[in-house]
Amino acid sequence: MDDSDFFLSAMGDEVILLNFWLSPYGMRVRIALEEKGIKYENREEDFSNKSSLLFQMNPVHKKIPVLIHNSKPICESLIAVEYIDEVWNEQSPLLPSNPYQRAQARFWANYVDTVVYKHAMRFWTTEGEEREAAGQEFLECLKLLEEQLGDEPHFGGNNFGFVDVALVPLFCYFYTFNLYGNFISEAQYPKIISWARRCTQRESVSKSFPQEQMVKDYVSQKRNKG
Ligand SMILES: N[C@@H](CCC(=O)N[C@@H](CS)C(=O)NCC(=O)O)C(=O)O
Repeated sequence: MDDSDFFLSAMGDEVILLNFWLSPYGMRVRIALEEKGIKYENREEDFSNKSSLLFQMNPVHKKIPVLIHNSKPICESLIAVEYIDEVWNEQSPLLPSNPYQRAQARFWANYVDTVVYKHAMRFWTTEGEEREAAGQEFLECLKLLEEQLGDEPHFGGNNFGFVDVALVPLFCYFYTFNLYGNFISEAQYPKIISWARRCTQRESVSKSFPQEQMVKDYVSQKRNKG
C-alpha cells in the first residue's frame, strides 16, 4: 500500500466504473484514474443484458462508461475525465491551469470526439466504399493532428494531458487498422506514430488497454461474420 492508497481509503472514496473492455470511451476514464493513482472497481457490462445499475446511473443514454463516485454517477467519458482531474487535483493535472490553454485543450478533445472518432468508428463498422471513404477522412484528420502536435511530445506540450487521453484509446486498435493493410504509414505520419508509441508506453495507458490478442480475435470474428 502506498501513500495514495492510504489517503484514498482514509477518505472513504468509492469509485466504480461501468465499462466494456473494448470501449475507447471507457479507456479514457481508466487512463485518467490510473494517472491519478485512484483505486477503482471496473465492472463489465453486457450490452445484450445491461445491468439495472447502468439504467439507474445513465437513464438518458444507457451507455458506458459511467463513473460512479460515492454512489453519484458521472456520464460521458470526457466529462468524467474532467471530473477526475478536478476532484483529484493534487497530482498529474490533465487540463492546463491557463484558461486559454484549457479552452484550446477542450476544443481539440471535442474535435477528436466528434470528428476523429466518427470516421474511425465508420471505418471499423462498414465495408467497401464506405469504409474506404471513412479511412480517407480519418487520415485527413491525422494530418491535421500532426500539424497540431508539431514537435511537442504531447498535445498538452511536455505533459501528457486531456487531448492525449481523449485520442490515445483509438491507437489500441492500431494493429487492427493494419490488419487492413499498412493503413497508417509511419513515413507519412511520423509524429503521430511516435506520439502514439510514447503514450502507449505510459503505465496508465498500457494498463487501460485490452490485450492485443483479444482485440485481434474480436476484429477477426467480426470480419468473418461480415
Ligand atoms: N459519448 C459517449 C459515448 C459512449 C458510447 O458510445 N458507449 C458505447 C460503448 S463504446 C455503449 O455504451 N454502447 C452500448 C449501447 O449503445 O447500447 C462517451 O463519450 O462516453
